[in-house]
Amino acid sequence: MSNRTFTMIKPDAVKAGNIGNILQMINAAGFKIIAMKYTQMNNTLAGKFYEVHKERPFYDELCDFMSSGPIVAAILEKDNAVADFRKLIGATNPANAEEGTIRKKYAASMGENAVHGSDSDENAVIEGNFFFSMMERP
Ligand code: DAT
Ligand code: MG
Repeated sequence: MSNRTFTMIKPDAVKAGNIGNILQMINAAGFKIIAMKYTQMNNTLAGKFYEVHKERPFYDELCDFMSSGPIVAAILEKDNAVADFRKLIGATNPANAEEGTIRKKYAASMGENAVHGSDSDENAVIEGNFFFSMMERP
């Protein structure tokens, strides 16, 4: 069990003006922000980030969406960070997300679902390193 996870506030949530609301929920749930940046991926970078989904039918749509506007990337810390953060964001499809989750509140659809959360300790490290240099993630 690791104490760090990686998140992105996705382009839909940034466009809708929900950065502050989502960070508020993240803080209220007890996560500490270790590193954070406002940036935009191009299609190639989005493709690399989501390489594990390369063979999935939604891959091109996902890369187009994730490079369509700015995002907020962050490394978060809390005991049991990966599992607790997945619980906080809710199901991939907001229609199935539980009350009180970020996706229930702010996600519009399966594709445009407001936030990313790492699915394992190993991927949390890989994804955090994708966005942040060693100097940026103490
Ligand atoms: P999660 O983001 O909950 O970890 P995932 O890793 O299975 O979900 O998929 C990554 C992203 O890809 C997801 O947040 C939104 C998009 N996606 C997944 N399944 C999809 C589908 N059936 N149609 C459209 N987009 C999809
Ligand atoms: Mg995933």
